[in-house]
Amino acid sequence: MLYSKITLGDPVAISFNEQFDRHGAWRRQFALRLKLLSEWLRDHDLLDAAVEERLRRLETQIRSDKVMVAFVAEFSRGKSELINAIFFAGYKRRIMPASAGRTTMCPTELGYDSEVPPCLRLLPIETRLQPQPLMEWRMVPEKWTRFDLDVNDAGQLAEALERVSEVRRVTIDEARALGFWHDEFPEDNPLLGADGKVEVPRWRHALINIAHPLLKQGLVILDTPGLNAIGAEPELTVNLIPQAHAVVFILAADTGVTKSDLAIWREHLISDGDSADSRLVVLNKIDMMWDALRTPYEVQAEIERQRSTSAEILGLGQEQVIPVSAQKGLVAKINDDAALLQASQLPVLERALSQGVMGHRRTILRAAVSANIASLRAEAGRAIQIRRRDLAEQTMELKGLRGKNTAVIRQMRARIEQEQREFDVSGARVHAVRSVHLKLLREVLALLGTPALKTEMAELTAKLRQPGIKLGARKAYAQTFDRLRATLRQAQASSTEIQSMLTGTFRQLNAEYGFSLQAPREPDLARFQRDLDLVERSHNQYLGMGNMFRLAQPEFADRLVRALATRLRVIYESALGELELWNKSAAAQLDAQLRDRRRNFGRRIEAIERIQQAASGLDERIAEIDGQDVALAALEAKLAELTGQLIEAPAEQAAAPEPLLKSA
Ligand SMILES: Nc1nc2c(ncn2[C@@H]2O[C@H](COP(=O)(O)OP(=O)(O)OP(=O)(O)O)[C@@H](O)[C@H]2O)c(=O)[nH]1
Ligand SMILES: [Mg+2]
Repeated sequence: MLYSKITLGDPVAISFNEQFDRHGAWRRQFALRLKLLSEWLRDHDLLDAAVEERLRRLETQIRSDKVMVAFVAEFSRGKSELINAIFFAGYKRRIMPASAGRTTMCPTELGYDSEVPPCLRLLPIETRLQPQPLMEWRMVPEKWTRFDLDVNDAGQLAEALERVSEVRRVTIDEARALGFWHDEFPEDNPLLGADGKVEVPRWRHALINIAHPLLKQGLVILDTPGLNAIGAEPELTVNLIPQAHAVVFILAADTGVTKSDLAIWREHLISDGDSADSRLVVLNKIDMMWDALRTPYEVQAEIERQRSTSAEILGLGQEQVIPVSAQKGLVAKINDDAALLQASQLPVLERALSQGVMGHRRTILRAAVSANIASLRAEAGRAIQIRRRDLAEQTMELKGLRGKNTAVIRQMRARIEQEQREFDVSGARVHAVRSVHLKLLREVLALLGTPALKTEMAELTAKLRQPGIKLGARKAYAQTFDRLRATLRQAQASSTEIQSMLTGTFRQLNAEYGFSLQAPREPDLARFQRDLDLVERSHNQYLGMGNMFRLAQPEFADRLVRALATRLRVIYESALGELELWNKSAAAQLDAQLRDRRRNFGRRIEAIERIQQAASGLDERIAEIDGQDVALAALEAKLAELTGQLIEAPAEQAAAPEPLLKSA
């Protein structure tokens, strides 16, 4: 078979939609099991502050997991048509506008938010005259123009979505201010009309909220306009596209790889390392090569030729370029024409998307979730072990009383009460440890806090505003990123110090009070270093692509730095979140062991009291404790079982898929 290489060896064809459904089913099942686990933990009094926090995070992580697939290409390559064919054929008509020439004029995000009714929201292009990044506009709904959508009426839906193609005619000065006109690069400028005006998009960004089954499960589709509009919206280039879980790059079979295709490929698609397996290259419109005057064999050979030439130019293996016909695929799905669907080769692309993209996403999500579950198991498991140890001590104590007279028993009681008094004093010691820990932690948190980041960004903005910065821009970025990395390293080093401080004091407390405290490992911040590297790369790539000249405009530089700041904020916040959770876990251990110890004193005294009053025999009491220990052992087993269910992956999804693209 011709395309055996990209079917990735799966004997059973699974479409993207089916694969996404499975992912959704897995998430629902996971959420349910998580809920059961949390109820069980609560019932057995194993839900300390750290465990509770971890459960909450896991729940949010699973519930809000989004998978963004971005479609990027020069105009008219068939991005919107491909989206129609893959996702919206069920409406039995074209939903996203797709036509000759420039059609999609603004980046269009399709997703589902249950809090908002089905609608199309459009952000006017004039918002570009203001400095706020897109991210901030998202939070001001009243600035968006809203149109309600009737999801049960495909005609109304398609008609409403036509708005993403709307344009406005503006003067050259206005176009310049909006970022669509550059005197230095006349070839990229829009055509000047007889009226002295040019056409620019009417909207800056579109958000479509519909309860499509896939979108409901967390899929977000990003349709983008052709090259020029992309370049003018730095946030799209440096934030949205680099953060997409998959980027589909589209070429047209009739044009092959043009100069502008290559420019887009270099600016958005070339990536190294981790993200390479989430890039897909599509050679669309192969139906243009279907030719009744040639044999199917000749046609196929020509498609293969185009495929290998394109692959070579992009620096890929031939098998990494997937030939399809989006339009014929759409028609075939609408008319239930199996032969045409086969000929369109759309199923091959869907398979690659589902296994490469979804497989990758699942692997990442599961790895993140498993690590969290393992910590949760350790935290809850420790609580059980402490209780078991306390029981063992009590048994020893009681066994020691066998055959002893009342005087000895009275003495024993006095000793326990003495121990209890001494222990109460230890509260102050623990408090002191806590406050030293908190003080150190606050210093680490401040390193990554908002004020520190703001200062860094203000400095970068000031540098970029210097006249004649163009050539120095990369250097300014490099210095900023070096400092950001140094800060992260410092945070890591301080965390390591805190960890060894905790280990030391915990060891002391363990020796003095018989605790079994264990300082949790400090979080590994290396992941955030890698995130920083990725962000830096996307900015470098962007500035290297002839966008440097735009930096001469101060508004542009500001916009770029704001886009950078929003992205960095997200990275720093998740690093902060991990540091805080780490702290919580250490503090919760102290609290839990203090509490358990107090309870334990109570129980020991009560046991002696009962024996003193001859209310129960010694052996009876020992048997009771043995029974409690058996129950705790059962709890331990149940904890392992419940958490094990959350970690284990069903066999069919256990194997990680091969990367679709090796780096170019
Ligand atoms: N023959 C043929 N035409 C196609 C195919 N896919 C898309 N087209 C047509 O190509 C034209 C452009 O398609 P669009 O989906 O609008 O392209 P786009 O990449 O979204 O373009 P912009 O929105 O302008 O950036 C439309 O007329 C489509 O019907 C295909 O596989 N075969
Ligand atoms: Mg389009």
